[in-house]
Amino acid sequence: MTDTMLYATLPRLYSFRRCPFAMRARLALLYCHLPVRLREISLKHKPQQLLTISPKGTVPVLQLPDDKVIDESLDIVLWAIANAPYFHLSTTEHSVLCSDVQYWGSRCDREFKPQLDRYKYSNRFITTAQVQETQAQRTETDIIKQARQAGQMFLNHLSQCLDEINTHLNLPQHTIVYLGGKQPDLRDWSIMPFVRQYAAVDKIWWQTHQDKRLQRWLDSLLQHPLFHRCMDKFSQYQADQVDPIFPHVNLDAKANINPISQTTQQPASKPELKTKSQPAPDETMDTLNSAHHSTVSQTDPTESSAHNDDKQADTQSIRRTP
Ligand SMILES: N[C@@H](CCC(=O)N[C@@H](CS)C(=O)NCC(=O)O)C(=O)O
Repeated sequence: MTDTMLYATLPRLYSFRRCPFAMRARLALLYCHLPVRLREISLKHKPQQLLTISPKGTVPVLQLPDDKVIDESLDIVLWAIANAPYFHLSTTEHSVLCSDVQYWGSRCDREFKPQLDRYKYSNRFITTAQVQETQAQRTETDIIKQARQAGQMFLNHLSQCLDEINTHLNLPQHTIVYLGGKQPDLRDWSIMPFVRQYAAVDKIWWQTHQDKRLQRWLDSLLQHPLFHRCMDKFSQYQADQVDPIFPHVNLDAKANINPISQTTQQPASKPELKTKSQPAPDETMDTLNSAHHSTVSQTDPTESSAHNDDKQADTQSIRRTP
């Protein structure tokens, strides 16, 4: 297969950098080592190509080479798990991971996101109300508290689960644990962009009142190279543009130009990686890079390189009922 043909086999992702649903999709694609051709869109001026394939006009939307369209972020995560080339899960691991991702993702979207929006909105409102009358200020403060409290139910549940996982793994109390065990995986990444937004509404409140375990969980994900990579900037899609590859490719680097392997290197000790009859990650990405390089000039934002494994060893599912 020629380089250009290989480039053409990549799915296309319509995305918006700051949208938490789109972040969820990009994180899943990164985590699963699945490069895509990216179209960064403006929500105010959606390209006709997007509306044609998905008239509801939300992002993210993944268009597969056979023109199949996936326009729900959780479905994109599940597609990524099913198509991840470098980790092969057992049937049980696969079904536990998928059902956990669905459980956390749908609870997040159904219960947490509406409260998050209320919380964000009321916070914006009080900035205006504060300069007006005291009564309005008091009322809006109550709205903020209520919205924050309502969102907190989901977060309390998350925090309790992390606590139980900590106990289950028999780790020291202050160890950072994740929904799948000792390393972050798609269970965490599927909800993290939303928790991040909640924390950012009132950082002081978050730091002073939020459960410390949850704070540590979020901090570690925010500092994680996978997240940094997910937030790489791409210029807005133009109709005459050749779609850049996500994740960004450092075309200047002489060695190890695989952006995905730079982000999600796997330690040799992990048994889950199966390389049998798979092309090496660097090989695939090098070919794609050169295919893309032949048509597009692009700079790399220079992200950090290796980090710990994202894959999970522990497939226990702990979903404590609230
Ligand atoms: N259920 C959808 C929700 C996606 C969604 O609502 N995305 C927002 C951006 S964060 C959007 O595209 N809104 C359309 C608009 O603002 O016009 C999913 O999970 O993909």
